[in-house]
Amino acid sequence: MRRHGDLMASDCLFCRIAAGELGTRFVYQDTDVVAFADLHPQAPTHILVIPRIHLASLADSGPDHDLVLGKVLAGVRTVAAQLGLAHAGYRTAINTGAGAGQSVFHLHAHLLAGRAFAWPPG
Ligand code: DGP
Repeated sequence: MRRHGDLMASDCLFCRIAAGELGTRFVYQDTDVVAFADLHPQAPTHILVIPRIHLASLADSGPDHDLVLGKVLAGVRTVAAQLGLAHAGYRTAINTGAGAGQSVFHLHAHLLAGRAFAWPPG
């Protein structure tokens, strides 16, 4: 059974990616997060940074997860620095809930770069 904050949910695509089960190439990984290219890129650079533990969404996290939430943002910062994106700028987005466009229910931060971004986002 899936419980939020479990180490891994066997029916979760991103848990399986984080566990290395699908052979996805990581552009960054540490003890708490992994980062990999989005399958359907919305910009020339489109990376997803995800926690290794299963959290369905930001709304499903709690104070116990504040450390790992910080690690997700730190992962975005690290990947952006590795790719030399900090100067030109990049967009970071976390879709929370289907109404906001979330389609994979394992928390992930999008890192998008390489084109101009409008505000407000669509
Ligand atoms: P969101 O809509 O915020 O839940 O974003 C989910 C993203 O996940 C979407 O941009 C496409 C990406 N995605 C879905 N399935 C896969 C997959 O199997 N591999 C990779 N690399 N990305 C995936």
